[in-house]
Amino acid sequence: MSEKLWLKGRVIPQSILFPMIIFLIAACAKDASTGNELKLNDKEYFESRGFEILVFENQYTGMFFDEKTAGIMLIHHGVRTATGGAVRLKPTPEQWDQIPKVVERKVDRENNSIDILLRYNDFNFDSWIHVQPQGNGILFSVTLDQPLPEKLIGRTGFNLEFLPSAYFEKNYTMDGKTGVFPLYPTGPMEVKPAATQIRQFAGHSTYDDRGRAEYVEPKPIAIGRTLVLAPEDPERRIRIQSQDGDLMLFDGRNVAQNGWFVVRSLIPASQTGKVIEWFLIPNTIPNWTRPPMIAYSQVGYHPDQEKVAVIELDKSDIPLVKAALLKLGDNGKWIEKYNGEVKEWGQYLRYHYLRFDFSAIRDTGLYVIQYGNQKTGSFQIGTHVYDNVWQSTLDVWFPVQMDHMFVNEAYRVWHGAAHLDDARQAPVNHQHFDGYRMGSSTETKYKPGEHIPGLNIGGWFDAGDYDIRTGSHCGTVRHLVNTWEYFGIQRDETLVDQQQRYVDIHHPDGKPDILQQIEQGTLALIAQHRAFGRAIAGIIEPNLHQYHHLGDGSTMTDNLVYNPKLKKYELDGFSSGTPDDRWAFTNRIPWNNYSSMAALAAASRALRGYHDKLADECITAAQRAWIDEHNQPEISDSLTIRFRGSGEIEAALQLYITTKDKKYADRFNELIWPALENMLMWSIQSAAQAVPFMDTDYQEKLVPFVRQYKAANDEMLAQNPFGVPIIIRGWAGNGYVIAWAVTNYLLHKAYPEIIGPEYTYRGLDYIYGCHPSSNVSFVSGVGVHSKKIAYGNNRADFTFIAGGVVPGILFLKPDFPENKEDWPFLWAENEYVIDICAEYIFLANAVRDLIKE
Ligand SMILES: [Ca+2]
Ligand SMILES: [Ca+2]
Ligand SMILES: [Ca+2]
Repeated sequence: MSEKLWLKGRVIPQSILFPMIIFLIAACAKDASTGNELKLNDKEYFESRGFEILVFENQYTGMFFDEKTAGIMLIHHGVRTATGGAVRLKPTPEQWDQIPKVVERKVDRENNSIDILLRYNDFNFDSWIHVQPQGNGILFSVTLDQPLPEKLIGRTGFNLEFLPSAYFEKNYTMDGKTGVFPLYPTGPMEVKPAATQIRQFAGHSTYDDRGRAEYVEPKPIAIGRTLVLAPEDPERRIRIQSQDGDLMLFDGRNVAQNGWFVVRSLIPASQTGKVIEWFLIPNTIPNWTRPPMIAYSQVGYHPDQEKVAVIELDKSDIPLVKAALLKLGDNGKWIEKYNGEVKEWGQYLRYHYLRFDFSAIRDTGLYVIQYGNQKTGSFQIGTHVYDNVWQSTLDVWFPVQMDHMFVNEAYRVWHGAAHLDDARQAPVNHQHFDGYRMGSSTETKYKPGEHIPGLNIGGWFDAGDYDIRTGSHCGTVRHLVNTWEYFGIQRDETLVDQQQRYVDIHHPDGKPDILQQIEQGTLALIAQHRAFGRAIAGIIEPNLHQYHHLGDGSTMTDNLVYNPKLKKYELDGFSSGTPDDRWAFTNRIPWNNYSSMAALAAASRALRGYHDKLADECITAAQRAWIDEHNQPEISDSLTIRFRGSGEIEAALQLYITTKDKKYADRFNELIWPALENMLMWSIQSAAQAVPFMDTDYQEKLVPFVRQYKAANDEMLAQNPFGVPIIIRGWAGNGYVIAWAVTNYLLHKAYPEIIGPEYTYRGLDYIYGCHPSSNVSFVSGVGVHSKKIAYGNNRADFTFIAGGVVPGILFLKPDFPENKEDWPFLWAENEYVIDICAEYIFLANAVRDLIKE
């Protein structure tokens, strides 16, 4: 029997299908593991032991378009190896290429199948995808009610994208001919006229054609009917057979470093009905069970702190009752120090959890945890383990993020002085691809496109995309000021020369680094007040082809101010005809302006005695902006109402702390109590921050809220086995965990009888490895095993920036926790951002302070 015949299985009546399947499983015995059939489970995905298919459980959100977390996905032996299964309009769609909209998702339990109706509105084009298991394989088909629209002929196909890092150093076969998956993309490519390009997001282009009116597209690296990915690897082997059309294998990295290996079949012209049919057979290892994942802190533990490892088990795994702690002896042998009970926690999302408490062990030394026949990596118990954990974030990570500066480290230049041509007034009525938005007026004295002097100073790249985002700058400056005021960090390992725009890492200059970073952030914020008398939304590159810039930030623009009298790409030595200068988004956003006042008021205290002139300017600007903002007509959009309050609370508090003017305290009191009533979790950090500056009435009035917060804290251990607030929707939630741990520290300092120190430790343990999915430390370079591949602006090199903190575990619906350690490009998992890194420095120092208690 030919493959073609049996692929028609879907239309064959059930009565004769079964014997056929038996025959076929036998025919494909090398790929089959009998008795492991795919079934639709309660959570609406197809599952067999070692293999799962999620069918549009995760949809394109539209926010950042194709995030490689939507469509049909494969989870193969516990690893998400394929994504983006859908009808697509390009061989290797980039982030901003058109994405289909899911119009309908039909889950048919009786027939064990899922059908998806996809639509491309631009082309009024609909297609159905049918997904149905047959035995241990799965059938994908695409059906059209109407033939392909003229414009989409030859460019529309069914795509499934495979994770390059899952197939690095592995082979494939196409119709029996072998090949090696390319480690680095090397073509072949095709040049096409720009006019034939399918419109990308909002008419932007990811491609800078330097005036050539063309674009490039990858050509297939293999073509045939039967593709086997990783035939030699039982964990990764996938066989795909196409019934009628060819399968093509593409390397998406030729056009975008974050591209995947794409398997694709083109939809034929002028046909309706079933136009594509694939049969995919995964190899599964018989009775495969995901190995236990033992979550613990890679940094180790202070002898006196709570020490709990969380053991994550496959649902087929049988829990053991005991685990052991082994200590390294002088002879290099591991000696059992403790053998204790493992406590059942229960099911959380897709895994089963146990907790192993070894708090009783206080001897300093090197340890491993043994559970069954698995030993973890080594970790320390010692009084010193937290001594250095925050330093690389301040010494290395923040300097590398410094915009408008040349950043050197020993023999290496991280980047030149960037964006010296900042910035032009952004145009009106403009929606930017990174969320910035201008209304009908610039709300400044500048005309659209006009150069605004004075903005090419200070700030940090935030983060992987190099923009100056005002909101995150405000948070960052405040966290750094807090760290300075609470812990007085004098560390000096970095030279910062603002006049020369020069930074040298590992080069003390007699000035505390944290003040130099506070100054760097403050310079960017004050520049906005100098130019506009208030904060603006931010500064970002105008072109999509600049936005995905990877490499030295100083090469994103030509560093010459735009001169409209010159032709595009023309230079006169002083100015440039290329409109690459960044745009200042100047729309008035009240909460942003309040956050800026809070940051400037706080910075003015820290900068006092270090840079008095700047300190004076900051507090004056903040007070003036406070008056201006209160004189502005109210803005009534819902976002403004929601965030205005939190910004104003911060501003009132910081202005009060700096000036001691009672009017700010009164306003703070007016706002904080309703905020605590309505949004306790979001307001209590500000309330806690205020305690040392308020009277005893305030302290007492806060008690019931602190008790309520404490109850919520204790509830967390019932919600998940880690006992920290885990956010399972949107970006990964390390930022929230860190903020929660910091809040607990502040409350512990004010109310030690209500809030113990354990929550603060627990938050940091989570960041250092005691979290779902893996036990990697989320701070690059901190802990024995940490993030070595992350979404810094050097991500194209599959590397990291020391001290950066990543967002962490992303939860794909309905139940899959993920943080890729071999693939840097998923920003929701791996992008370092400035405010999280700054608050992490505070948290690490807070834990050091707890130890002193
Ligand atoms: Ca950004
Ligand atoms: Ca210094
Ligand atoms: Ca320029």
